[in-house]
Amino acid sequence: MSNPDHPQPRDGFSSPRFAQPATFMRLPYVTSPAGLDVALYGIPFDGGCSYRSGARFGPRHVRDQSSLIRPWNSALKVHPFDRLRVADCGDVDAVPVSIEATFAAIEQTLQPAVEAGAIPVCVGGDHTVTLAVLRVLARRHGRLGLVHFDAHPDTWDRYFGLPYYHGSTFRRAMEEGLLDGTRSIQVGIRGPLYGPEDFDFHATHGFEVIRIEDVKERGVAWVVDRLGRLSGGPVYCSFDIDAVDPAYAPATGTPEAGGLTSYEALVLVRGLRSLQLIGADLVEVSPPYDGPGAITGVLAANLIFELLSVAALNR
Ligand SMILES: [Mn+2]
Repeated sequence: MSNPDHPQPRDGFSSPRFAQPATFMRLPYVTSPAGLDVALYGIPFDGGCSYRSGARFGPRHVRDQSSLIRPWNSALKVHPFDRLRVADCGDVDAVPVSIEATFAAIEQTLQPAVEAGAIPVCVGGDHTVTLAVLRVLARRHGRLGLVHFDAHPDTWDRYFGLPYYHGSTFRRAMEEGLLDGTRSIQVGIRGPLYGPEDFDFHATHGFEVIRIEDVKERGVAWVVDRLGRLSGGPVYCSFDIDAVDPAYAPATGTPEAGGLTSYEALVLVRGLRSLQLIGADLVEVSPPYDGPGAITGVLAANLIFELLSVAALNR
């Protein structure tokens, strides 16, 4: 999108002697989602973050760290880029000082892609951005099933009296009629919370909570089995990188000790293979906190590759 507040390129600026910017997985960059099966977007916004900011730099970090991704998924036995027409559609023109204006930009940018039948896969950005993505998808598909990987429930209510931030996304989505609570499952929840009342919302709306203790004690195969009940209808996957232990994914806004390993995260995403995935996001990567070797960025890139692979198997 053209924004008068951004510097405009002069004539000839796109000369081939200038290096091309990194795209997700070195995929083509396109300005129109027409004809795509999967449309990748960056959403560089962290104005809904309550603690460590920096997720606005997530998309460019994940693009940089995704350049090693190879085309064959050897675990799922699929070539996602052969099965899917997939491209990098660039960044949503997020407004750093306004959550509402950023929601409008996300909806305006994603609407044509979803209307054209593409699956949007968005890289955040903080978890606030998911609400706008769900609005677009629910307009097309009706109430959505949800697989939500996260350390936190993100079903809290107001924050400093305000309705939108990265901890209220799924409460607002439920209130707006975007989700089917009885087809919503959260995985990886843990850490210090406010009180048992944090889960009253789940009991009221039928959200299933699979705590990290369940994942570790029963195993990822058991979790994948639980996710299987969401088959037969549209499912959205929202992956907050803080579901993963900070030892593996330190680059995030609200780290919680004792999470998924990188390997468990990859296997869990592969576990979506039997579901009708109509959209996905990978959020809360905050590059200023990344560790040596950009470990969080590398994991995020691989999780997106797994999301594309399960989308390919369902196409
Ligand atoms: Mn979250």
